[in-house]
Amino acid sequence: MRPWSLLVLPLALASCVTVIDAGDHAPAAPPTGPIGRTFEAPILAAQSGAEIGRATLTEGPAGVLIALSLAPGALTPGWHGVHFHQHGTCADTAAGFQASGAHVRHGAAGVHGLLNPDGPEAGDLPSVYAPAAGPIEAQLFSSFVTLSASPAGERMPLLDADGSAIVIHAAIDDQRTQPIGGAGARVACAAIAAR
Ligand SMILES: [Cu+2]
Repeated sequence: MRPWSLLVLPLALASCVTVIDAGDHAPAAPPTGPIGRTFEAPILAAQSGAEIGRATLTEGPAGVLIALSLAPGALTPGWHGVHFHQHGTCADTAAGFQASGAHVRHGAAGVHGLLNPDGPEAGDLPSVYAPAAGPIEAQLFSSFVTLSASPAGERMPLLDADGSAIVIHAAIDDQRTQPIGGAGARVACAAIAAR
């Protein structure tokens, strides 16, 4: 190998790094909601409408952190699917929160599932586990949404005109099958809406 080739290689790599770095900080970076903004809402039980916990959402630079805190026994022991649904209402407790609509998604026809090759929908989230005893505490994170009134790049706004809702289902979400990963009935709901 000629001595000069050793010199050229590091220079070439350095120029590549410079180009990538410039792309990361391009002016077209999507706007985000104010970082650190929070929104807290009661979690209501289906049928009774009782408040069984609190949901606290916090905007980060790349998505929304979701903290769920529920009373002991608020959910049946085991796994429960969680999603962002389209409309910010949990008033229809007797109807099992059907008014919250389908999942938050980018288009009319979303494909559900964090593990679905054609998914996910913007409202998809990991499931949470309810222990047999004691309170239920969970933190989830979504890079698909923003705690804002308008989209932030590809991130969908949770606080658009009619808000959105966090819905907890009766069973685990398998993250593959349509339309809700087999998660079953809607058992709890927290409305995320301007007030
Ligand atoms: Cu759902």
